[in-house]
Amino acid sequence: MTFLQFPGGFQWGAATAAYQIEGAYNEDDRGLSIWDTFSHQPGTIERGENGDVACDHYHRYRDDVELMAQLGLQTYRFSVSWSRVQPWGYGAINEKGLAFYDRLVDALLEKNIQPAVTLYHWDLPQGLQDLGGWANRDTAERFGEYAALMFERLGDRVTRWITLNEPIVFTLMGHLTGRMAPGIRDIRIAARAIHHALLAHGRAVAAFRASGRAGEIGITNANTSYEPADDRPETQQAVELARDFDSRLFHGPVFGRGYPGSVLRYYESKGAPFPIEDGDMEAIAAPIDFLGVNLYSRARIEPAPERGVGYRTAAPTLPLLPMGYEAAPHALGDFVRWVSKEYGNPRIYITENGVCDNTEPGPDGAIDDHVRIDLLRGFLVGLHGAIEEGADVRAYYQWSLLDNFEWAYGYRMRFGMVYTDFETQARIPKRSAAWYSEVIRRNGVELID
Ligand code: IFM
Repeated sequence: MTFLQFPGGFQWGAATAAYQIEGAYNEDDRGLSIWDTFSHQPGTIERGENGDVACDHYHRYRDDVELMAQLGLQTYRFSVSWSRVQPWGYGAINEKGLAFYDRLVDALLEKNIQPAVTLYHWDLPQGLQDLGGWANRDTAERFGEYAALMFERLGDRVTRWITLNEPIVFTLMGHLTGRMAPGIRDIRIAARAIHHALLAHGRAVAAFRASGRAGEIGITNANTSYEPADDRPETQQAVELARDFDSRLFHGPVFGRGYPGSVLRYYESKGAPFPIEDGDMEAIAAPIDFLGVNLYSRARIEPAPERGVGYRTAAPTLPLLPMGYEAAPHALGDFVRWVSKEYGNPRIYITENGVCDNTEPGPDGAIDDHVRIDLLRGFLVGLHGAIEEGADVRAYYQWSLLDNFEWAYGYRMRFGMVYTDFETQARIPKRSAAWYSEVIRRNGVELID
């Protein structure tokens, strides 16, 4: 067996998000977010579930931090619920909400776990949605103010900040397919949401620099590693289009390359132009310190001239995981290689990578999630290869610490290395948790050959 050693100083962690774990949705003067509104509407979430209680992390954060310490985590990525600290998303500040994040950060630091804070993981305050949400340009300004507040309050202890999590998901699934909050289906609103979300990112980066706080700031995109379904030249062109409409749409502006021409033309042809104003592209391109990479799978792409976008996803050829993703462990290394080359080898943190494996406790109570372990191992082997080839990857956050509220799927889809019994709120580390602890302890992974 070969052992693949990661570079010295490489950090290992886990990630979560506020609405997926906190619960306490109406406690301590928290305002409502679009996910409270959306999940309380019949028909939006499987089995009518919602995040009212979720993992009850708001009350159990101390135990959860203890669990992280037992697992050996070196860093923990969580998100702040904007409406907990600013109930309407603007104006009044909720000191009780801020105090929760103060306590959480202090508890992490006591255990020597570095906090990495995501400012926005999809839970827009309902007060801002009532004013138009991401379709309204002012939301970007309000986000800049909220970011400044967080830098002021936590920036003495938090030095790693992520502006937005996966803007492609909350803009397109929230405003084009309607599968996520706020449940809108309108391409004109989707185009506005995309541009304003990226502008919000730029405003937050500017606020961070203005705050004078020490530390680093970046953005986290959702990614898929695109592969040609065959070796025809037109198939490779289709892959490039898929990258335009997904990867380059959200990375290009941040790295100063602007929106891909193919994407601008498509949205304009639909009567949905991006509402770009003077100075916006410069603001969005404010230099970042790192790129957050989330990756779960690959997609095979084939040409589709009859579709406006010119490509489509070809039939999967690998086994499918419960959420429909192909089990493609090579995808992480492949994507990291691609993004590193495309954007000049930025510093990268893998801010999410994980596996949905819904294994339940066996008769002895143990949870043998071997599918997760095998795939995680494969992802890490690929990542190690990309680092060996020169990619500047410094940290890896597994999604997720705990089984949690998986958005429209409710609690059915389990991504945790720790099992959550949602009846009792018991936390039971799975086999993958022990495996991951060993990866951390040895700073590397066994290559089973
Ligand atoms: O649970 C989500 C997370 O909120 C964003 N990235 C993907 C995860 C798994 O689907």
